[in-house]
Amino acid sequence: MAEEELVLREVRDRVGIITLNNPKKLNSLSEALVGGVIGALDEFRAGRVPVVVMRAPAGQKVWSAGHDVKELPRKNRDPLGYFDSLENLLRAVEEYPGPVIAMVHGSVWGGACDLIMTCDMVIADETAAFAMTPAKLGVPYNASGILHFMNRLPINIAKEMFFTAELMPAERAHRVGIVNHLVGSDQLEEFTFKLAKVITTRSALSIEVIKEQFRIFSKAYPLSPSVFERIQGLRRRVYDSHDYEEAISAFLEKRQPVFKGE
Ligand code: YXS
Repeated sequence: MAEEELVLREVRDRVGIITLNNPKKLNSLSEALVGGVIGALDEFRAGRVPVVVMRAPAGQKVWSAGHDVKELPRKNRDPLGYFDSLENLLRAVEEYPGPVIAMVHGSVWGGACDLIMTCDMVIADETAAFAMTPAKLGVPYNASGILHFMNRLPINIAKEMFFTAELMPAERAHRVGIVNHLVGSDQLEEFTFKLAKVITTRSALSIEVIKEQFRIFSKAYPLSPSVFERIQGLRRRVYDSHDYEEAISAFLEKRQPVFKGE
């Protein structure tokens, strides 16, 4: 599928709508699909669209299956480097000069869960569920991704998500704060667009600068060079490990991984 078909884009009453449109691949965040989302955000930015809703097609069981595992490096390379597609996508959402609202029906996995945590708000229905999967895939994750969760959740809840990689159902996700509003699936679209429309009536200039202040302060963590280098060294130990290579192979071979802790 061409990039533009993987992602549908439209503007309705000054609300930008981005639809992840690769249900065959469960909207896994391939480079091509991510390119389509970033392209849509760039187009909306050029058109001064004040608010964006990101969604999957109606009725899908899976909102997004996360990073396209087939595009993860097999070994000895950081799977989530600064310039990798998932990271480019998360920064594009954070830097969009207006709210990006995730409208969620279906399950959300791994890098897509980080995408949800990076969106400015989440509106979900009872079918939504959220799983953070690096520990299943042998991935060390990365500092900015972990901060997305720490900024939104009590640290014990964030740790539970990372350490169990289990699906968190919609009701609990709402209770702990991942989801702003939990509504019935028959009201999801109407509720989301009503909230987005309210935002289009507010000062876009004020919202743009307020959102940028939230972004700056949510990342305001001074790190000494040696701490930064230690984190990079620890992460490299993971993505250079047997366990990382085994986890990716096991996923592709559709079997359970056998971790050795090395
Ligand atoms: O067998 P075929 O070739 O049709 O392909 C299957 C799956 O292999 C494929 N698929 C994926 N391909 C690449 N990347 C993915 N993330 C991915 N997920 C699925 O899609 C075809 C249909 O999948 P299938 O048969 O399993 O569908 P299902 O309805 O039985 O189950 C739906 C899911 C989502 C429960 C299941 O597909 C699943 O558990 N997918 C993996 C979810 C996941 O762990 N995602 C994390 C990816 S790694 C990532 O995001 C970060 C690096 S991290 O882990 O660090 O957060």
